[in-house]
Amino acid sequence: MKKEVLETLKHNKGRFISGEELSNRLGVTRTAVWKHIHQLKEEGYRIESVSKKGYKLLEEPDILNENALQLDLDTKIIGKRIIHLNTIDSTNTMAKKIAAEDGEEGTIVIAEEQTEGRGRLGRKWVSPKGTGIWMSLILKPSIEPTEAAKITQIAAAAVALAIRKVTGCEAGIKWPNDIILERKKVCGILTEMSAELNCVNYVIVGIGINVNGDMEAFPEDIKKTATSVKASAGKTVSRKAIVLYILREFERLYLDFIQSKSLQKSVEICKKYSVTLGNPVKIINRDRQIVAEAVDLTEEGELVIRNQKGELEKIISGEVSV
Ligand code: BT5
Repeated sequence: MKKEVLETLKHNKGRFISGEELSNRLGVTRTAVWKHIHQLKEEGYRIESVSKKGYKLLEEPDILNENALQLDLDTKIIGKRIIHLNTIDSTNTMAKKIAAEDGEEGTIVIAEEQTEGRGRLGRKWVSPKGTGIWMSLILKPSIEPTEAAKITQIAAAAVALAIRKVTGCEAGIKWPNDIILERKKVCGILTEMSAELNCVNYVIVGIGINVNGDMEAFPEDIKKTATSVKASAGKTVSRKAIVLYILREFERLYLDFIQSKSLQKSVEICKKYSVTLGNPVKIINRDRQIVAEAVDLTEEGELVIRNQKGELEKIISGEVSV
């Protein structure tokens, strides 16, 4: 019911709506209306209450809970269920547990803070409170386990488009899992899966974006290579606007991938905004290091490099330093 109260206030934003009208429209008592208004105020909604006039929504806070996001979300599956937490060890870890217990495809876990945010290969992901987007998407695609890496490219395309659209900043994609602003990392993607030999049980796509974070407060070693959306945009940016855009674009590209069995749409975006292609790269894989030139992305989202002998090679995953 709180959602319906909020929805009605949003429809009438900037105008008063009386407690009586709200209670008639929603079929609840005026005391119930008052209780929901009180809770919304506690969440940070600025609502003016004037006796005989009623309630007027003045300003919405930048919160990422189910009520706030779903009222503005027009996706079919992604975000159908949103689990919003104040603090958690890692949204990917939590999403895995939910997915294993029959969590539906499209469920999202999103947290204000992660105490043990994870990067690839056991690295840490710094996730301070209230300033970033730390979220994980649960997917249950019918694909081969070897195809899971493609979903990282879908997420990278969606994040780059979202940052560009919401802020106008020129977000670039560093293959395979980083989004870059002004040569620094603003977002990392961690795709994990549970699979049998030939089938995927679930895929978790974790997306971490520094939105309004104070980079000065970041650990010394990360400060040199990391940035925030705010630092590039020169102003505070709505996390909610970015999340909504990512979910919409992700769904569009993901459904296209599932239905057409082709990654082409995402690859086009990844190529267009790539900061890797055309540049020398150092590929660091577990067993070897290659210095080469990044020349292309395949239709499958793999990186094509020209090695020092002039031969072309396809790289499926790895660490790239430009
Ligand atoms: C990544 O790993 O970039 C994947 C990061 C995924 C984070 C999301 S947040 C929601 C979900 N839940 C999780 O627990 N994780 C996901 P990788 O390419 O391995 O890069 C990790 C490296 O990035 C670290 O070793 C640091 O050098 C750097 N780093 C750590 N925190 C950062 C931050 N907030 N911003 C920029 N760089 C950071």
